[in-house]
Amino acid sequence: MSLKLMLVNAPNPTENANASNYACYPHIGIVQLATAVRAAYGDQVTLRVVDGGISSTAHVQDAVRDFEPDLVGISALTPTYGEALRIAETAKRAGAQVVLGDDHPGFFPRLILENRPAVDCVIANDVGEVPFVEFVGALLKGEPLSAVSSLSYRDDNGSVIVNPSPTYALRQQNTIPDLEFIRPELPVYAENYRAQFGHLHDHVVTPITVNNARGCENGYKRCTYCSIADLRVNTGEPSGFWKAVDTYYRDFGVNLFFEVYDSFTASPRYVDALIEATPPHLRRLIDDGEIEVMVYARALGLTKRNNVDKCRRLGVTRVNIGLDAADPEMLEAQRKNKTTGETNLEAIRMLNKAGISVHASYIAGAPGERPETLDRTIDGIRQMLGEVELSSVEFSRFIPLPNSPAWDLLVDYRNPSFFKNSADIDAYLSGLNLTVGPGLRAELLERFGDQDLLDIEELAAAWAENFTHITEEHALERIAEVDQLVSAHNVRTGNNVG
Ligand code: B12
Ligand code: SF4
Repeated sequence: MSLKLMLVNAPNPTENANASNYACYPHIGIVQLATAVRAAYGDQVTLRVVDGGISSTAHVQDAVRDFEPDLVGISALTPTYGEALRIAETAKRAGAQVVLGDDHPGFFPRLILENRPAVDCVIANDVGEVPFVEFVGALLKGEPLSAVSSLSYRDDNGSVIVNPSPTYALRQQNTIPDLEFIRPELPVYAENYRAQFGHLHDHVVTPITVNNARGCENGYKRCTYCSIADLRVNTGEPSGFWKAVDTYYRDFGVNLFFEVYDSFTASPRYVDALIEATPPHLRRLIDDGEIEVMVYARALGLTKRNNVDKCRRLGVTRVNIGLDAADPEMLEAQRKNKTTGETNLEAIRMLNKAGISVHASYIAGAPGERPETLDRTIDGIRQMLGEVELSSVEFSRFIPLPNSPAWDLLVDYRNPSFFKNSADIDAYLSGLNLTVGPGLRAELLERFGDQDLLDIEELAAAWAENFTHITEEHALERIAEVDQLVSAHNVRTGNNVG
């Protein structure tokens, strides 16, 4: 048997497509899945990869109708899930089976299968390769789905079955995504990146995301807004990172590698091993400034263990840091774990000294935010702009997403994942002068609990109204003010970076 498989990334609804680096990088996860399927089944599967991130839902729907796939795999995040459903319905009408994956479906597999007839299955695993290859194999061979790890599906009676979801170590298998699947689109991402950030580089850059390590040192506590599925440190073989760099540079002319490791400073051992494993010819290209690397890192982590110098040796020229606030109360409320305004400033000074540019993000409307705390954060941004060099500053509204401590505060009060229990939430909220009475609790649960499709605007509004001491309008006005301030310093702005 053979199979026609299309892998797609659902786009943001258009009104939300405003992240400053939106569409600058491909969705590398679906390219990785395509590569793993081809390695396992070769010509038995005809593959196509379509990224809605650089087109639109209508374009993806046309591509589905045109390709006439047997199976459509859709990647969906909480803000893109509504578009994913529209694509799923088109795929179903075109006669395909539909499987969803990535963060949002991973959080709500049962609810999705109960509510959405257009979706046949969900794969819930942050490391999706093994389950997806097993799933495609089961379809090709006509084998039962009960053996496919991390799969949720309906049995013959329509009951939802949720198979166990084991942890897969990247060290065991981390397929290097084959960019040949998206070769024609690579210039589109590159153009988008250059339009926004080209001025930060002294030669023409072609960017890509790579991912050879996941996790964060703050994972045991996690920041209030952090919705990342799995924050345990999971690192691949260092040689895998360099192999991707080498191949992409040679075969695709890529020279800017955005390693989307949740926090580059999470595992000192891995960073040392990467330095150790740098092939001499790539070391020369890094030293010549021909190859550049970009990472996410925590400010506190950067100030320790000579990490800034290590970044420099690895070719890091841009670091993304979630500074979040400049007000101590808000940093505490955001669970930034010992990170202070001084730590943030110190990290940026160190990066500046090493010639590394900084993309800083801040958030308005953290739990308990007051006009005064927001003033202090904006003063802090002003101070930063005066004292250190920032390549871009994002100031975004707080959006409570599933699988975050904020979700516990808003929805999962009775059964929290990141607070010990409801009493712990009450104590946290009362420390911020916030009270959520039983009536309001019931209303929030009714509105947002047990829902697979969430309206981001509605979530943001309910959050501002009940978990801060500012209005949403106030937050938006102050964000617009900061955007102007930042632009006046010739620094890029934007909001809602992924
Ligand atoms: C790089 C990145 C981006 C890039 C690249 C785009 C992209 N979609 O990948 C940019 C900057 C463009 C971006 C944009 C956005 N992002 Co973003 N992004 C990330 C980041 C840092 C890494 C993702 C990554 O590349 N991982 C490495 C690859 C290899 O893994 P992967 O994509 O997770 O895929 C694996 C599995 O998830 C699974 N899988 C994935 N898709 C599918 C599909 C099927 C069918 C199956 C079976 C399995 C499967 O298998 C893959 C291989 O192991 C994550 C944080 C994180 N750690 O996840 C946030 C993250 C995914 N982004 C997030 C968000 C919210 C967004 C935006 C909606 C922001 C906005 N408001 O605009 C947009 C959406 C853009 C879009 N339409 O795709 C959230 C999602 C939270 C949630 N609850 O859904 C995250 C978790 C960050 C956070 N805030 O907590 N993002
Ligand atoms: S530092 Fe980043 S990855 Fe780590 S918990 Fe906070 S938001 Fe999540």
